[in-house]
Amino acid sequence: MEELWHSLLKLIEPVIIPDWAALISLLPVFIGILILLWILSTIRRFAQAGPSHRVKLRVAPVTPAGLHMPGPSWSPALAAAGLFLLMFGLVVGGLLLWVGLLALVLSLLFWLSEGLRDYDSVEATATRLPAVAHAGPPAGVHMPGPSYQPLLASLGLALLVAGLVFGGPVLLVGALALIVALLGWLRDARAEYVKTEAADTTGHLENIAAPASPVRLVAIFGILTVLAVLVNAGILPPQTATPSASGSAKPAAAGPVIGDFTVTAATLAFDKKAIEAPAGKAFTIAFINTDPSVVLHDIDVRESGGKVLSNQATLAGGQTVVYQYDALPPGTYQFICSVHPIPAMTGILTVK
Ligand SMILES: [Cu+2]
Repeated sequence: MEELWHSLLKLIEPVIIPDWAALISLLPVFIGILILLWILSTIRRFAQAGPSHRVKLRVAPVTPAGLHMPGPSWSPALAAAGLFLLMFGLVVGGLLLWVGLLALVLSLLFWLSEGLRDYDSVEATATRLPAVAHAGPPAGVHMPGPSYQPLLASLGLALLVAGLVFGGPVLLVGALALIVALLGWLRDARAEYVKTEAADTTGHLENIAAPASPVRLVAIFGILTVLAVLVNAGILPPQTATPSASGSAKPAAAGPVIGDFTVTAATLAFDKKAIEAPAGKAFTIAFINTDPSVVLHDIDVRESGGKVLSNQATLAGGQTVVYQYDALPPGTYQFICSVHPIPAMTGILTVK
């Protein structure tokens, strides 16, 4: 009888004292099942809705007079998919990172082309739109004419800041773009000043001519930026080019690199995801960074809770180093790149 009672207790134990940690780790699965059920029920309701529900009640949308609505477009969905791919690439690393970046850039360019086409179609029918009446500034106030320079300068500044992060030719192109934009702005301001001065004698103040669309300038710097990014990524110049070209990927230093373990970093990913070290014994890791010179990596050792146990100096791309690690008690640790703490640059260090 007591045995029966015990086996009964054993049977209901998981219900009375559940293993919360295990249950919590299953939460994403539960949520996933809920979402799936919701989607299935939605599909079912759609399938069962009568045609009168699906079609007849629908009213053709009418845009109020004087308003222009952009047409239906896949661009937002495409851009979201591109962004998802990029984020996925950031997590997985390697080739997917570049695929994601390319997908996002292409989807945004597509969106831009759609927007430009939409704009042009509105401009073509602009006579049908009500004329915009500018009240103009109050008497005695002079407003500078319309200008692309603030936009160009902010693009140049963004490129410069990106250059500060990635270094190399991107920095050069960014600095050049900002300088060109600021010089253009200065030229506009000067022309403005000359007109104002002339107004002192003529009695009326004209604005400078409306600026031409800076398509050529943007195209030139667009091409320069792409070239700079390719050089930064080590894709250009091809390996037959002079090895002194700055920013290009150099092969890892010649000669053997000796450590207890060898870890190679390539395209934001470690080649090893697990290392087993002896307990109570200092060890070394020979680290080879094959990424472009501007991409820094390191291998820190952390407790599974995140506490840093060994903080190593970062290593530039194309370099090698032998990292020293102190003896550790038995246990499971993380070895991780502190610059890119992503799954692709995180491994498990087992000490026993
Ligand atoms: Cu890294």
